[in-house]
This record gives sequence, C-alpha cells and structure tokens, in this order.
Amino acid sequence: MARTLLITGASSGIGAATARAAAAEGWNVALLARSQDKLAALAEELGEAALPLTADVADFGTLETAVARTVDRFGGLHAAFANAGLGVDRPGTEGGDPEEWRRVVDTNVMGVLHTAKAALPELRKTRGHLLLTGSAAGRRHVKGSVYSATKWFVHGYGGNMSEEMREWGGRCTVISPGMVDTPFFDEAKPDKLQPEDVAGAVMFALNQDQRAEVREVFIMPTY
Ligand code: NJP
Repeated sequence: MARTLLITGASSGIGAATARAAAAEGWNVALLARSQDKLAALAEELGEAALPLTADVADFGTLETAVARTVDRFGGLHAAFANAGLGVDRPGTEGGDPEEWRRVVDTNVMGVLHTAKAALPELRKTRGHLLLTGSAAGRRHVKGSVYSATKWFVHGYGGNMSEEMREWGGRCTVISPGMVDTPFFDEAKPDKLQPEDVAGAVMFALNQDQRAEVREVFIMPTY
C-alpha cells in the first residue's frame, strides 16, 4: 500500500516541489494551504495520488479536519511535513509591527505545533515521521530578528520531538535550507537553491530505513 505524506504550505515553493517529488516516488500526498485554486491546479497535475485540502495552520481546527479527511481518503498517515511559513518585511524590533509579528508567530510557531498535534495520533499508529521546515536563519543570527527567532523555535522543538516520538518508534527531521528561489521573496533568486533541491533533502530523510533518524538536513546554496 502506498504511504501518505501530508504537506502544509503545499500551494507553492518547497511544499509544492516536495509534493511532486513524493508523488513521483509513489506516495499519496495531502496538499494543505489557504489558496484553494493553487492546490486544485497541483492536485490536477498529480492525479489520484493527491488530495487538496484548504487549511490555515494558524487554525488548529482546520488541521484536525484535514488529517481526518486524509485518513478517510488514503487509509492512514505515515508522514507530516510542517512546512508553511511566512517572512517579516521589517527586520528590526524598533521598526517592527506587532500585528505582523503575530501573523508570523501564528504561522511559523503555532502552525508547526498545530500540525504536529493534529498529525501525531495518526503518526503514532504507523510509527510515522514528522518533518519541520526550519531555516539556516534559525542556526545563525541574521538580519531579521523575529523571523530568525521563529526558526530557532523550530530547531528547539524538533530536537525535543525526536525524544518525544522515539518512545513509540517515530522520527522527527528539521529541514534547514539557506536561501531558496521561491515566492517567499518578491524577486527571483535563480542563483540560490531551487525548491527541488530542498524537496530532495526531504525525500532523503523520508527514505531512510526505520532504524535511522535524520535529525537535521542543513542545505545551503554554494554562492
Ligand atoms: O515559500 P512560499 P517557501 N496556513 O512563499 C503557505 C521556509 N524557508 O516555499 O496559504 C497555511 O513559496 C503558503 O500557502 P498559502 C519558510 O520559512 C524558506 O520558500 O496558499 N499555509 C505557501 O504554500 C517556510 O517555512 C526559505 O498562501 C500557509 C507556503 O506557506 C518554508 O520554507 C529559506 C499559511 C509558503 O510558500 C516554505 O517557504 C529558509 C497559513 N497560515 C526557510 N501561511 C527561502 N525561500 O529562502 C503561509 O531557510 N502558508
């Protein structure tokens, strides 16, 4: 039976590239994001293996519903990729906007917690895999203190989840890319990582034998 991967932030960039890579390797993919039209187009491209599900990671209820619909359709859940994320326009604290911080924290921090909480009861049944999109910005201080801090959270949380999940044979991986050429930025960055590069890192972690847990993949552009 094909395994099933749920991906948040699947409407674009790293999430969409991961959906394509996983479907090409025979996974079923549940595609979550807020943009219904983009999800529908990707699902049409991927065919029967894809299930588009509108969800806002800031709203736990939409994730619970999405997990239930995924299990109804595919019969189980083997991996969940908490990948949805937002950047912050204004880098510093003095010039920052508290409302913008709230949106970023709700997405990058609460969104990861919501995705994990919704998926874990199903992952426990399959000794499944939780993957989180961190960032090189969560490994080093960068210009952008609030965004960077949300990604520090992801790193800390991922390490703890490895310990929490190992009690029942589950695994957790933090994917930490440097700059990737996605709509995350207003301008194209063709000389940086491509979303397919990061999708390859996700598949590397997913394809390890159950005895091996890749705890972090740190992937940087060469220039
Ligand atoms: O960006 P983009 P990436 N609920 O803008 C979704 C991290 N990262 O692929 O809801 C649900 O193409 C949004 O969908 P929609 C970054 O922090 C990036 O680069 O339809 N979904 C879209 O599918 C993030 O964690 C770089 O608007 C929500 C997706 O998130 C992850 O990579 C470097 C949502 C964003 O896709 C994917 O970003 C790095 C919500 N509330 C880490 N809010 C980089 N690009 O350089 C947003 O180190 N989404």
